[in-house]
Amino acid sequence: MDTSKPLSTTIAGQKLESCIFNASGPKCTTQEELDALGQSAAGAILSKSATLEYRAGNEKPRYYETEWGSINSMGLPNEGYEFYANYAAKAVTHNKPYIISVSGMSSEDNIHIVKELAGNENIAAIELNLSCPNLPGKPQTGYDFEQSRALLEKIFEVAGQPLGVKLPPYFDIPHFEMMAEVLNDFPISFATCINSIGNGLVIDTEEECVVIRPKHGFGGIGGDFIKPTALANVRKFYTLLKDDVDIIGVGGIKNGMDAFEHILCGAGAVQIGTQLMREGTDCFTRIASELQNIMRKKGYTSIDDFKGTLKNMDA
Ligand code: HRO
Repeated sequence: MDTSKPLSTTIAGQKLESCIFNASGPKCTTQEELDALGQSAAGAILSKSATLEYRAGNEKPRYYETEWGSINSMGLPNEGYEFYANYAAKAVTHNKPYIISVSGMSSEDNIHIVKELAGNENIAAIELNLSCPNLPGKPQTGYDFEQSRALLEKIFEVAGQPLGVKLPPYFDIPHFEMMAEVLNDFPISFATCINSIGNGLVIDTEEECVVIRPKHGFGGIGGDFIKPTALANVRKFYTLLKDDVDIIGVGGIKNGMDAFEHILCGAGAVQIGTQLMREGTDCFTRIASELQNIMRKKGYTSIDDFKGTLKNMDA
């Protein structure tokens, strides 16, 4: 472990100089946004979830911020997977891993995209999104354990890069166990916990109206309120998944202490969503510096010193 770089980490066998990077979704769709991530202190560049073709996404307004976080129903606006594959050649100039998020509109699309990406050496890893909550008529794959298994069986026949999954939040212990049982049957490299909490509702009481247009105002919730759920998911999957699976924590991280909590639960890296939308890419420098200050005070020289070491009261 390089103690001159206390925040360095390894995810999917790839070295990251900082364990803090962007969540797939905010500010990672266009070339300009990907370049900004490349130039920032983010430890990796992760793309917006890619579909087979360009998608304009759902009708606007489709994102809304509150004091405590956000609601979105973006509907997968993205440039199409070929754009993100082509960006890989540019991404190498930023000297940090470039990860593509894949979220096809069907199993066949996912398989096609993962197969097409397979030969591209400039793509460090793939994050397969099993948890988009915002596609009318399309349930989240991650809540259907058999469908998840069937998809992963086919995906690993064609995957060329290390591949991890982006999971929805789970709330019931048997559900954690059922998903872990599926994932432990495959050579997944990482699990990213959690996507937004699906299908919440935020209300403008002045107008007595919903705040986003798609799906009668229903959308994925991010920000402060989801941190306890995110921590529980990071913790559970850290304990349930095979030891060689990295956990990436996402949900409610807006400062160094939030990142510290995720790592304590077992995250080997953390992603920033709502706070990146709010603050822009400067958030990576600030959160990294806050986390390093916390580590210095506690006498930790690397994140491995406290990763997963959360104590139980009966221990
Ligand atoms: O684009 C979206 O609506 C979206 C996706 Cl794909 C996702 O995975 N999570 C989310 O909150 N929004």
